Amino acid sequence: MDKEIIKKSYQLAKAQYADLGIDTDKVIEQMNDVVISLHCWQTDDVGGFEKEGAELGGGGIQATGNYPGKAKTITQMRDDLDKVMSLLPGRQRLSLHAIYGEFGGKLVDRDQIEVKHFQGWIDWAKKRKIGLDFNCTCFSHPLSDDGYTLSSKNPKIRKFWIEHNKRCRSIAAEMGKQLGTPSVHNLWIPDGSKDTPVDRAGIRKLLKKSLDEIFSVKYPKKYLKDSVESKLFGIGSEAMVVGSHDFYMGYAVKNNTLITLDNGHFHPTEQVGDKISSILLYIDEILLHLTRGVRWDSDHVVTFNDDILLIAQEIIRGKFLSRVNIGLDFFDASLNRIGAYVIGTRSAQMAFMFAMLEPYQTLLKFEENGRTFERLSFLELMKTKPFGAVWDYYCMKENVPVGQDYIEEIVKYETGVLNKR
Ligand code: RNT
Ligand code: ZN
Repeated sequence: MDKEIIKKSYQLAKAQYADLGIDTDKVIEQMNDVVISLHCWQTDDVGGFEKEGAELGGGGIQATGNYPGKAKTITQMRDDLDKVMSLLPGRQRLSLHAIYGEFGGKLVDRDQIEVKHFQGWIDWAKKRKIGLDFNCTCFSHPLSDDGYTLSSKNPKIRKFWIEHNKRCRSIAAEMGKQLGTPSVHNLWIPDGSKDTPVDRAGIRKLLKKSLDEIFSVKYPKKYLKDSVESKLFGIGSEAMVVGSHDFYMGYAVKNNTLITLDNGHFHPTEQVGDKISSILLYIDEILLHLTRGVRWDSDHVVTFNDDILLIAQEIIRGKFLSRVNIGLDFFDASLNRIGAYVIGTRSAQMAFMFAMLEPYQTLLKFEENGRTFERLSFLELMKTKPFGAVWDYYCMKENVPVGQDYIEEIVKYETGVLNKR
């Protein structure tokens, strides 16, 4: 896009927003505080590097499609991540799953993983001055095949996954220590049942017991932040998910952990944006898994939709940015994965910028004076303001492709790199 046009458009936009009491330069500066943790698993459909050709298996989550160009090695994955970051304004982090270690061609089972398998990633992150987050991988494994891991009635299975989680937390803490920014460890398990269980109580008690054991090892908050992720249902766990929202809300409040809100994990009419102001009254910080639910399915590429927008607005309105860790969680194998990555991340960033460009004080005044008609008018009017001009200018200032220019870059990468894999 033509730089002069971008600059001129920005000047006009700036004047229009200034008229409403909004300082667009300040908003651009504030965008520095929106740090998004890129989910590594978008590059290879949650396959991982435990063995060659590893694929996502079970756990109630699926990646559909076989678009060419999936990352098959760590080098390819790192190339992809560098490409993605080169097309994104602002700062990012990287969120790794435990199956993405450098295992040197040997089978290292999940209860055997160590820091050394992730030192390469830590060094990689150090060079790029970015933080790392971490996730236990309690799916795609023979010991999760019967649908239960930490809540299994089989003590051997529980022991295996407890050990895995303990190791994951210690790896995450080391990442935080070496990189000088706390690592968020997200615990998600697929445990649940397709049909009606009769011992929900006993099963949930076992999950609580396993978690207590995992979290009995303490780490300084400056190295590690623990989070637990709930879900309403998954494929094959329609009748009960052991780690429901009620379960983890209770657990997080009582044990002072973070809670992960994945906006694909609730009833379709439930809004994660509405939950933030309640949860942050009782919990210090949350982790977001931004995604797009479509009907009963989750994990579609994030778009700039009402769902994401309300989440961003609630965070900005409540001044909660410093208490919210922003992660992404989508995996779609039916389109260019790098393209999907960039669209999803940019759309999340756009939502935050849009939220920052809201005349909050004006809206608040209307609200407090019972002027709900004016409040709604302004909320609608803001949709017609030249938000795109501010976004484009921000991208230009950050030296990344502006507007549709990133599409060409991705097509070039597809032809030159992805199609040759
Ligand atoms: C699954 C959870 C979980 C996973 C990732 C891969 O429903 O959302 O966060 O998607 O860990
Ligand atoms: Zn998630």
